[in-house]
Amino acid sequence: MNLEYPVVHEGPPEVDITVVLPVFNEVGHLEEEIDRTRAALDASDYTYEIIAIDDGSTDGSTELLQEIEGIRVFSFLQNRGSGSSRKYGTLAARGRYVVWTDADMTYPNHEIPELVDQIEGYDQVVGARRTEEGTVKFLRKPAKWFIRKLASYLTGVKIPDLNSGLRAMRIEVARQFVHLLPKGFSCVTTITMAFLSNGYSVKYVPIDYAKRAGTSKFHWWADTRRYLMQVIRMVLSWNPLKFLMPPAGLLFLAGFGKVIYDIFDKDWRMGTNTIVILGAAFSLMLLGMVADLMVQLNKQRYNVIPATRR
Ligand SMILES: Nc1nc2c(ncn2[C@@H]2O[C@H](COP(=O)(O)OP(=O)(O)OP(=O)(O)O)[C@@H](O)[C@H]2O)c(=O)[nH]1
Ligand SMILES: [Mg+2]
Repeated sequence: MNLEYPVVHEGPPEVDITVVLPVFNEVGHLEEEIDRTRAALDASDYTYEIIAIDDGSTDGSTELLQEIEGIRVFSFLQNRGSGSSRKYGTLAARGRYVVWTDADMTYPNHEIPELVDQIEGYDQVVGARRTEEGTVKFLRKPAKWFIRKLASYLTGVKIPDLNSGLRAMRIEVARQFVHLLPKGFSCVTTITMAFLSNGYSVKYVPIDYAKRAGTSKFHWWADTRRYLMQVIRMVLSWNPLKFLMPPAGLLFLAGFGKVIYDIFDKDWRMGTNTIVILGAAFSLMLLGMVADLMVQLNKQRYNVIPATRR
């Protein structure tokens, strides 16, 4: 049995790449996914390890993982979500680079070595999907577009694919942010935004994306809501002014417009709604300033220096 009590890896990296594979009820294609990942890495010059993290699968994935030789398996009995799995995998990783991917045959895991080849000079390289094949496509597409645009505006960087599941990262940079990861799917968005908001570089390389094997664990309403909330939460934690000042500014503009209107229409008497609008604008502005102060006072120290070219 290759179960273990996982420990946080400390000290220098021991291999080039750690692939972290969250698994939840993927028995039908799990072995194929691991085999193709392993074959590609064997054929490359990289040394590597694969960590499969299963929490509470009920379809036989747990038993299957125990039979597969040469990988590290963490089988939690309690389900915590794919974000938690990626966090624990990243903490236990012995690699210089950590690769996050899925075990559902969607991402081109046989191209992981080529993805890692691209990381030199960057802190993270993300496989940006050329097409959208996800479940409930017609609803997810516009929601994702909106959230991606919001995240691009808030980080000030163009983001071609905000929630791709395939990415390689410098382990020491990724480890700085694992405590921020939510339990569920929005963890991939979180790590991208954490890198971008804290001055780390992210490179995007186009990848193909296939139809999912097995069944999706994505719940379109609950997960999209969490996804949007997570983007807003992250901006509020790093740059609240960017989120609160535009609505405050719009309310101020509307309020001043109304003041001018009142001067002519009501002979210098201000309408109640004018005062309400200006009051709301003022409150939002004050809220933004207090939030900004809290962020400045509680600034985390991220000490790892961003990647440079050799
Ligand atoms: N350990 C663990 N893994 C999970 C959990 N939920 C999903 N996963 C894994 O996370 C990966 C992505 O899950 P998916 O259900 O494909 O979610 P998705 O890729 O966002 O959605 P689709 O577009 O439907 O593919 C897969 O490898 C799942 O097995 C969980 O609760 N725990
Ligand atoms: Mg998937």
